[in-house]
Amino acid sequence: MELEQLRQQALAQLEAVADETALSSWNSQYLGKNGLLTQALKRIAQLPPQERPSYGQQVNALKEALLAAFERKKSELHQQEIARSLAAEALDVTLPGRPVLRGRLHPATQVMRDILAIFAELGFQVYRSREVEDDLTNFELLNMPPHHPARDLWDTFHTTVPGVLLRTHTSPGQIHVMRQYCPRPIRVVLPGMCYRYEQITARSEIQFQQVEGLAIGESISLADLIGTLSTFAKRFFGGDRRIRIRNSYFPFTEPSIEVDVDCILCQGENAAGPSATATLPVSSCTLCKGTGWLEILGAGMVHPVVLRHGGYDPERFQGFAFGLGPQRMAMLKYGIHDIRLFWSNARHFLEQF
Ligand code: FA5
Repeated sequence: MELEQLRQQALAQLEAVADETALSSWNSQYLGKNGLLTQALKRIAQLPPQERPSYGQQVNALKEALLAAFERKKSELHQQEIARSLAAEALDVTLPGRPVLRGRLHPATQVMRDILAIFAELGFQVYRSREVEDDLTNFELLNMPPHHPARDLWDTFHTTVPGVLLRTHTSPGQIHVMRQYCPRPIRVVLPGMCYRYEQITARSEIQFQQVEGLAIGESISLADLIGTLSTFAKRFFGGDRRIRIRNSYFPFTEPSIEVDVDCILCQGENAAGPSATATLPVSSCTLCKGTGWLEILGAGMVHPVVLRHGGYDPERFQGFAFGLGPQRMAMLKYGIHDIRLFWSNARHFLEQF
């Protein structure tokens, strides 16, 4: 084929190339190892010697022209590809970004941390204790032998293993701490979940948290207990909330007390005179059942029998203990009217904290 004819044919075909595959086959057809241009170059050997230099120059010039045309076409196709993908995958940079969902601590965790922080300032360390207990530690060592009527205070979830149960309160933790630290002085709080086979109401759940407190030493009195609990209540609820201390009964403390806080929903109208800020008449209050007060904890001086079970000599050591309910306290602090909201996973509730 004449060189000029070859040039025209190659350029015309290149013109028609529309994608990378076609470009690649054009390349091997003309510029490849066995391409038409290589064949043209080989023909040089058949020419008379005087024509060879001029023919060689013409073939090389053609090769360079085709290479340049190839590069131009390649870049043209590349630009077309970019333009096509920009049009197809158009991105609207003016759209607002997707909001990043931020997690937060569950209100029960927040309240638990607040409580533990206050007790830390009062010198109490945290001690973790088991949720699955044996009958011995949950009841017997706490001065409730089998068939003791006080066991009826705690409706219990028993497991299928005889004598193994879900703890009904954090008090069995007292035995674990005492046996670990005896005869040293103790000042600990024991947070954790408790379980009771109770009717679920606005103020009672079958699972709820408690924080047990235990202080053991050689000169601890009821005044220390009341001082500790009053300081705690004032720090947690603020100075303007009223607390009241009542006589009570627990088999593992003697004497025993209970501490109530005035009800945030009805402001304890019946209990402590009329209040201008009450949001509900006291008689219809579901939170305090119309009493004006909500019990937040039980407490007392550790019973000598319990001290002995923990390894301490009650002639030498005394101690106080308390068990408070963080959910009841959170209800009072934040005006939550139903304890069931805590474990219901209701987002509208959780998002408020
Ligand atoms: C006890 O459980 C005793 N172990 C407390 C104690 C400890 C007394 C150490 C003396 C010495 P009580 O059953 O009253 O006591 O429960 C203590 C607190 O747990 C209650 O004041 C309340 O705040 C919370 N609580 C009890 N039952 C429930 C329930 N079903 N749902 C939510 N909170 C509860």
